[in-house]
Amino acid sequence: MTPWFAPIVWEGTFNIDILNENFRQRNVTIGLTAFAVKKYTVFVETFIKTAEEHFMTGYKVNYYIFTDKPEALPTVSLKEGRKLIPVRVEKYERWQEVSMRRMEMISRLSETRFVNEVDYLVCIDIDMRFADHIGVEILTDLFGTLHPGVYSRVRQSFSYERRSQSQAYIPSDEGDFYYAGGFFGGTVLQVYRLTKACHEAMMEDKKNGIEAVWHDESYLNKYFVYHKPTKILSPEYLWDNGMGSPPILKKKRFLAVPKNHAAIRSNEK
Ligand code: 48C
Repeated sequence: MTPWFAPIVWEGTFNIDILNENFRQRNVTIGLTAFAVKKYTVFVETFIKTAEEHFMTGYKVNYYIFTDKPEALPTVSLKEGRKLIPVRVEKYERWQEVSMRRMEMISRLSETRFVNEVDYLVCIDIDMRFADHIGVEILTDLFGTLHPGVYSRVRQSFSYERRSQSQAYIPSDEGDFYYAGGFFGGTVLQVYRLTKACHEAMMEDKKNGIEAVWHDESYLNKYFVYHKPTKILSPEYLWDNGMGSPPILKKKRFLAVPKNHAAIRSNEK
């Protein structure tokens, strides 16, 4: 539990049967947004196949896959009530820009499309695979996820943006947790507000010739300092096996797919 009474979601802290009873009655539809731009289309098949096994099983799910190459998306058979919806986006030269522009695209689609099609949004990285249950226990107005690299560290070690010129600036005596850029979400309204604020902050920085140290993740962390999430997901929800298996981690639900970052982010053919 956080000091503002937001639950931190770990295995053993929730009863999924009770939660399913509630959310099934409400007949919710969940929108998942993931970006597969340039070479990252190679991750889509594993991402969707493992999502079909572990993500929101039994619920209506719209997979919104944003890509510059809709025709390159694999055909994956989906269970009843689940749709894969390609969304064409332009590609950017730099991988940082591709990552940051997610905020702009999610805020735009929230007001034109998501508001009419889904109740909740789950906005996540694509170079991942689902490995265990992820369900309605994560749903709430607004949620973030503890970054696997620093969840047990103190505030001073968080890689917040510390240059006061940046819109992502967090003073050294502020900040609660360090949230990962690869897994956030909430209701469409709350995600719209978050992504719009982050995009506007990025554009302001760009105008002033500055880019936050960890790109969209820095702006996300700034937002969460002043707009506290109503739930926080434990690192069970975003893990990299390169970080081992600490005893506190009872489940590894969503895992980074090993990759050569330089190669997969390069623009060489
Ligand atoms: O889709 C792309 N293409 C790129 O060339 C670079 C990033 N991206 C998107 O941004 C993917 O959805 C990535 O998951 C995300 C940025 N996250 C990562 O690269 C690692 N998970 C940190």
